[in-house]
Amino acid sequence: MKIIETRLAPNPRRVRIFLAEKGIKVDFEELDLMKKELQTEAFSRINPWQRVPVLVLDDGTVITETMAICRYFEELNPEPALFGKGALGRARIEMWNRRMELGLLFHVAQVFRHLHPAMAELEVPQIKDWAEANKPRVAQQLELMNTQLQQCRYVAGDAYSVADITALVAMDFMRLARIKRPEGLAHVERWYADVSTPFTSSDGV
Ligand SMILES: N[C@@H](CCC(=O)N[C@@H](CS)C(=O)NCC(=O)O)C(=O)O
Repeated sequence: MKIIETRLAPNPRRVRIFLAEKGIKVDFEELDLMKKELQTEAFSRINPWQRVPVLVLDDGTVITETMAICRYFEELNPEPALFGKGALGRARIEMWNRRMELGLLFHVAQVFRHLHPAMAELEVPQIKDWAEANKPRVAQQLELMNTQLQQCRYVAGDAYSVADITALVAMDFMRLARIKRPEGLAHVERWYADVSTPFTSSDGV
């Protein structure tokens, strides 16, 4: 089994953090997306969508999509439960993870892809107005998150979950996207410091 990734890219990083939380070791193969290594014929045969991460099982089965990969490992290694437990617990984490993915990470990614000079050759055409339009959406999501984190220790409630992983990666990605964190979001800052500390460089995440 191996995971094909670009180590520093946000979606592969979500998988890495997920695996570190569960204490699962998997071999990784690095492809540099910035050098267009996802656009080769060989990789396109593995994932015609030309995206990472990709999980390749020993029998050659290919699983793409970050959340599908995480769910696969959750099924095999249920503890700690990062997708929740019980009908309500799972629904709540699904809800928050989707909010963090579609509401936060997506908009940060749009700013990065459409504004950062390093993406000019990959994101064609780069539409600067679209990047700018996404900035206030990021700020709006963080406000909503702040309200939630006023009541809960973690994004989806009292337990750490995949929603925290998605949100943490999105927040870190803001730096690369050159989006300043809005001031005055004390609960977001408290949470960010809290979830940023469990990992050290030795975890490789
Ligand atoms: N929906 C996919 C998105 C994967 C994705 O966009 N991955 C980025 C890296 S974070 C990528 O492969 N980008 C390659 C490119 O833009 O050419 C998932 O959740 O895994």
